[in-house]
Amino acid sequence: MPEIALIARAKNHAQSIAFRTPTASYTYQDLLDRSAVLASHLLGEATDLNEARVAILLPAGFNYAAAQWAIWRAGAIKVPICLSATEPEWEYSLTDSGSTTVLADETTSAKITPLCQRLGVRVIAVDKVPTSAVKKLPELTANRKAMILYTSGTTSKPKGVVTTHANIQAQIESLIKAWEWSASDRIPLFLPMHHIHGIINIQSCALWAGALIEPFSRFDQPAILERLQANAYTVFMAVPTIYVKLIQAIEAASPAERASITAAFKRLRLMISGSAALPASVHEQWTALTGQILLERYGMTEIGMAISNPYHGERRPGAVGQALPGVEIRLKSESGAIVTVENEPGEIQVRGPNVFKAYWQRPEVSAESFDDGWFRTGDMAVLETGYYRIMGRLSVDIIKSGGYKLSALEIEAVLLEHPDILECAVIGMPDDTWGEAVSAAVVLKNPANSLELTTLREWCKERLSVYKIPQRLSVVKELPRNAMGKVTKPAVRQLF
Ligand code: MCA
Ligand code: AMP
Repeated sequence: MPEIALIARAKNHAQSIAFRTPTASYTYQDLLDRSAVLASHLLGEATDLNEARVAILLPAGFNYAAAQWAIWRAGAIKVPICLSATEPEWEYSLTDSGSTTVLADETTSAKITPLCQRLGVRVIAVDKVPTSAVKKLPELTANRKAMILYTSGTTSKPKGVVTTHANIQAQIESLIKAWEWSASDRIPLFLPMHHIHGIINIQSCALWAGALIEPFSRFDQPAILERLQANAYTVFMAVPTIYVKLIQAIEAASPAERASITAAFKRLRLMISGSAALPASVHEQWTALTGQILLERYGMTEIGMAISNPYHGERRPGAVGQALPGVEIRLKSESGAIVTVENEPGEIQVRGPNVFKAYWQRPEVSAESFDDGWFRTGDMAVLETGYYRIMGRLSVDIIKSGGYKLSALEIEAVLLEHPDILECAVIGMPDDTWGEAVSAAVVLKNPANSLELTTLREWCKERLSVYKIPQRLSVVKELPRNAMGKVTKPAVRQLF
């Protein structure tokens, strides 16, 4: 593979529009040209960046895609970081990955430059890099590392998930086939660009197919609904929280607006939900409102997408369907046996070219995550009349809120830095809009004091991204413990 397949394919639709905004359109040729300029700029005197880590702090759009392709074309590893993260969170991602450079724009570079100066990391505003002569770019093999995505889990600090170009290509090709992507597709991209859902399922699949992307820097509901009604899209992908918010918006709209919005959704060829459980009731409500049957699928940062309801055939509410093309799935029961019958639960284990190789510089955690070559997802499922249904997670310390995977342990570690907090236990409580709401039970150092949720949230703002900040607070005299003195998280639920 002298050139990355995703980038080489762009030549096939050079004059098609890749990104369209209200004020500009960029073709695939523009993407090829700009990424070559940025790659040359990144290379400087070097001929190959040899898997150096280069972070991206950019909203979805042409600049992001050009920066991503530039990093790859220069032979480096892309480390996308969260736009809304706090400085300590950025510092962790940059230092853990050993990033030497951050690709930003005029706005985001102003925010991260003080930190980067302290860390000795170079910041490049990609929108300010002048057009220049293009250097000879390195030849790459498919097993070269391509991306590190930070994901929260059962360790307190997020782990870097390393995928190769071959992994990414396998993840893309599986979805192109299963969901019948084509060059005539048009999709809005409003999800954060430091996770698989936005990066692979939307941006990379669209660019692989030669399709058109309309980027938004966030979920700008009015603007997206306006474009939807103008027939701008054929495909729509979102997390369950967004469908809940859209249902609320449709129900609050005037009869005429409501008819226009629901008719516009009905015209799409495909609407997908994923990243968290889509309640069957929301699935059914969406169909009743719009006539669209949502396609729910299941995935994970470490594996891309693994299980999906079919494009043609029954899309069953409450179920995630069957293994995607090229992906092998097995369930392993609590007793350690491979489940061979229906209606018997087990942990989902995944094998295939889509599966990542290792966590960044964590050989022990990486080794523990595989069982005889199968990746252990930590999610429980059951096969029911041919379709998998997700039952929940093995760990109570993983919370899914608004589609973001959060570590209770990471949030607890931050809360313990609060001057008034002696002990705490963080859990996810069921929530109709967010799926789960981050909920903190705390014991204060001085029982005579009090702590208000608003005060705690304000204190957290400097330390945690907005979606990690507790939504609920319970101040208690003591935390529930078992006979061994360990906090029992299921019992913590009773405190809310
Ligand atoms: C924000 N708020 C929250 C949360 N997040 N409240 C409770 N729980 C939360 N999780 C509050 C803010 O404090 C703020 O409150 C108000 O909501 C608006 O915040 P904002 O950030 O502007 O919200 P939004 O723009 O409406 O965002 C909601 C969102 C966003 C669009 C659903 O959370 C999002 O983009 N989620 C998608 C994440 C994603 O892509 N995950 C995929 C991971 P106030 O108004 O009081 O200030 S990849 C993955 O999971 C795997 C691989 C897979 O299968 O896809
Ligand atoms: P992640 O790698 O951030 O970001 O999140 C992956 C996790 O999201 C999985 O391990 C599941 O727990 C959860 N997940 C993704 N899709 C679904 C789905 N359709 N239903 C239930 N959980 C899901």
